[in-house]
Amino acid sequence: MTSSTSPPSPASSPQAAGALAPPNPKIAMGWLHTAKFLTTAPELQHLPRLEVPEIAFVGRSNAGKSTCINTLTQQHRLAFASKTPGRTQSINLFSLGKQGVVDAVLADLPGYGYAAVPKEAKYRWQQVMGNYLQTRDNLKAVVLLCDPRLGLTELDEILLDVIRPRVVEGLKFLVLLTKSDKLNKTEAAKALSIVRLQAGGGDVKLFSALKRQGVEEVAQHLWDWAHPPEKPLKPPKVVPVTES
Ligand SMILES: Nc1nc2c(ncn2[C@@H]2O[C@H](COP(=O)(O)OP(=O)(O)OP(=O)(O)O)[C@@H](O)[C@H]2O)c(=O)[nH]1
Ligand SMILES: [Mg+2]
Repeated sequence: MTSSTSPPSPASSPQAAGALAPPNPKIAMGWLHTAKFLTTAPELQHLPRLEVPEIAFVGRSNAGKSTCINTLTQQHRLAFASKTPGRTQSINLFSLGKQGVVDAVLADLPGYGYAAVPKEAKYRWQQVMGNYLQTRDNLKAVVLLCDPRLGLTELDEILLDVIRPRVVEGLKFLVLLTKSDKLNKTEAAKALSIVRLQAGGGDVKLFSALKRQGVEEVAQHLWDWAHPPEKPLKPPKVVPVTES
């Protein structure tokens, strides 16, 4: 094989050098398309312990979490989406990775804030979710989905408070304003600026599964979170040799 056709060695790749590889939405979309159902768990203790980065999709019932996962993974029925709020009732995990090598996991979480849910179930769920967000060791990023016609509600604000200490420690965080196809340009710009203020300067983007707005951009974020550049190796310390 000639050197011009061989892939760069790990040592010379930009990842190994500590730099972020240039954005390539095609690679990110291809990677997301490998998504497979991994497991479902009604409680935190039923979730398998995993080493790979996990990216959680959270938000109110009906915000569009399951639809967003299906759109990003280009699979129609991977996550259960429905007009009926409260469709997702357990934590569902989907594995990602080429050639069967799992290198990340997506978590579809049940939504909150659906009025028709009995009080006890609501309380139980808030506990499960709070525990998950505070203690899941491999949780690398949280995508908070929000219907811009409602804006960030009190429950979303509580969630932000719960994850704030982990964001300070490096947890990645993105707010998606879903169903943006339902807004005109002025409404979309207004929703963006309000939610940006509410989210305390965090990253906020418009997203539409219907019009495919923001899909590749979000895919790229997910890829970057799951494949951070490796820290460059420190050169070995040179100890001067002293003659005796
Ligand atoms: N117009 C429009 N409708 C959407 C979009 N995304 C989701 N929906 C609709 O919103 C409804 C709820 O979507 P889901 O993906 O099931 O919402 P969810 O957040 O997973 O809901 P829960 O599982 O109840 O928490 C469905 O009827 C979807 O078709 C979008 O981008 N545009
Ligand atoms: Mg759902």
